[in-house]
Amino acid sequence: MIDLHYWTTPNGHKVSIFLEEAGLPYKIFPVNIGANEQFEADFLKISPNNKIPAIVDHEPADGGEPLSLFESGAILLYLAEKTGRFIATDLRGREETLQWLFWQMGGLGPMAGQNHHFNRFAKEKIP
Ligand SMILES: N[C@@H](CCC(=O)N[C@@H](CS)C(=O)NCC(=O)O)C(=O)O
Repeated sequence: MIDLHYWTTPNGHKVSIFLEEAGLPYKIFPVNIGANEQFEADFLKISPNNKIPAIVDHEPADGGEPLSLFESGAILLYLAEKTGRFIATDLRGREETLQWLFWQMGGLGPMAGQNHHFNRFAKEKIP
């Protein structure tokens, strides 16, 4: 079973979509970031950067203690390697997937996030 610490944002959806598509059993733990629940001490033990999404895998492949992960890209790669789904096993296919994953994480995601912040939440309006 995987615990998904989640809120209804695109970064949250990236992980819930993977879990649904892969058919992995999971349980959602809502973290209402509008109510600052991401700063609660128990959540910070799982996600020290106070951000959703985060997961706890209670059945990691090494058979050890439950494994916590934060950062959606790291979570997607972990789940892909755990399940063998949504990442190619041949060299070129795997690298193609990783390029687009890193592009989303380092390019599209942060830019879209800043656009959302400055258009919706920033006190100073910048045209
Ligand atoms: N790079 C991170 C970004 C995560 C992120 O920005 N999460 C936002 C919601 S989409 C959040 O939890 N914000 C709460 C905060 O920063 O206090 C990832 O991909 O997981």
